[in-house]
Amino acid sequence: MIQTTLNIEGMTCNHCAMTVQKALSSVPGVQRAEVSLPSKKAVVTTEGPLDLPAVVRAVEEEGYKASPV
Ligand SMILES: [Cu+2]
Repeated sequence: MIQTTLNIEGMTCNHCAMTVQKALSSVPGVQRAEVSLPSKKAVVTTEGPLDLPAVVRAVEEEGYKASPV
């Protein structure tokens, strides 16, 4: 299991956090995603290496920005 922390930009409320959480969870290989609105970060758990471009794309499609910490 690998845990990757990401900075998430653009979240303003719990709904945003939930949208980002769903987007992260939908990426193949992602087993778990936890989003923190106050710290503007997400922790993504994967079994293998994280497909970062896919994660960034999924978050972007929802109107937010993800980047490695
Ligand atoms: Cu919101």
